[in-house]
Amino acid sequence: MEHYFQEEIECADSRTLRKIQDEKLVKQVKHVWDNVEYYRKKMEEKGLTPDDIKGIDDLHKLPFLSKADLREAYPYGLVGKPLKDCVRIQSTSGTTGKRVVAFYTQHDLDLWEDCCARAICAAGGTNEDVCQVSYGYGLFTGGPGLNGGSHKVGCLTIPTSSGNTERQIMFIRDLNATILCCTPSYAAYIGETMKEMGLTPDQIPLKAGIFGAEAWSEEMRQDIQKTLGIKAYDIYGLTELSGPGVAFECSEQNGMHINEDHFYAEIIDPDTGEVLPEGTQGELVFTSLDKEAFPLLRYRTRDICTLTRKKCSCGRTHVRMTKPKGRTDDMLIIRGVNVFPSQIETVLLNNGYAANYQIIVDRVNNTDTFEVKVEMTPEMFTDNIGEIENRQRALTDGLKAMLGIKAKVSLVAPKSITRSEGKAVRVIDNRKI
Ligand code: DLL
Repeated sequence: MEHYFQEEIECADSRTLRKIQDEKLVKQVKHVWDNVEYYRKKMEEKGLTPDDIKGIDDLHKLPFLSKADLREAYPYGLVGKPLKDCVRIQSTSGTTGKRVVAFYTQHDLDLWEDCCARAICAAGGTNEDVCQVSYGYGLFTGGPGLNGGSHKVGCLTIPTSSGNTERQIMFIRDLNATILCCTPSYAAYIGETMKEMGLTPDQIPLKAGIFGAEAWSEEMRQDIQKTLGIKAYDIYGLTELSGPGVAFECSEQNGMHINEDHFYAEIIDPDTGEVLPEGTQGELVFTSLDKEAFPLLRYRTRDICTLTRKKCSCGRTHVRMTKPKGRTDDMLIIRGVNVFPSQIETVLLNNGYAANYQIIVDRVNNTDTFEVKVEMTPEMFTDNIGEIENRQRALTDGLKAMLGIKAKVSLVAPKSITRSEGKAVRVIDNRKI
């Protein structure tokens, strides 16, 4: 039986949902106009006032916000409440430029945790469950978000944070953890370590995992499900909007329901900004509908996906997004061809490798070089050069068929690529362009 955290809203009929969204949007725009000078100026430049926004149908009139705006307005320029009413900040792990710093009132924390609680229930979680949260705690939103959601559901929560993998496994076993929350790359690493410790899936009490914060392929899901003996659910989110729980998978495991009573989604053409029809791939844009401290209107995520309103067997009515295929800014352009790390991962997993790889790009004599370093699994490890060459050739062909360009494939020994406890670093781009 499907289990919901807030059934009435999660399964609301489309007219009811739209009415709620229309009303909330009008209020949110007014709130931003009154309290966020930075965005009011943007609206004024377009000749808009709050009166022009009567509901979702008018959303397209509003100007976009981008990461560049967040940087320019750093740290307080987009805050919509006096700091005395704010109770928390969280921040991204951004490596380039200034980090994004997001602010929350108690109301904002509550709605964020509700979203995470919906995700946990959709993964089958109840107050009978023991939920181990192995996302990082601190400025990163993964730990605090799932921790809050887990409390709301009433799970017995183990806040291990990331790292110390053998201790993670000890807690899972000793305290009978049934739900594991972490990045998919860390879940794969935990699985690998369990195997090395001689543990089989039936010796592990876990039944579900809630994995997100980075792109992962369907093949990687199958791998993790098998190694840990669980059902693995995807969860999506970003610091700017709150954190994890903006969207989550249900028992269908076929796209993530967006919590669209709080976050309204649009898909746009990243080049022209034009809103695209349902089912078309493009850049995901979000409008918060009821945030107080850090309300964002038409925020460009740079994540690429499609939306569908097709009926879902779980009973939830909220729009679903596909797994982000990548980010417009994670997309590599190699010799003029668009390459997403997720495409490479699909080829590797289809050929029996694990998701331990690195993509190294450079530019020599004005030509891009493209190398994919892939770890052999312990089972396939050999020092027979002929066999290694055959394997490399097969992967080169597989990648060529997927991407249309040739990569130099280097097979390396098991365990030689550094494991990640948080988001994995897959791409090393040494080009100075
Ligand atoms: O990664 C929030 C989060 C924590 C989500 C834990 C899920 C679980 P940021 O660090 O701000 O926030 O990074 C947000 O990560 O724009 C996507 O590009 C990527 N991302 C997040 N979830 C997924 C996912 C957190 N399920 C950025 N699949 C987003 C693919 C994801 N990419």
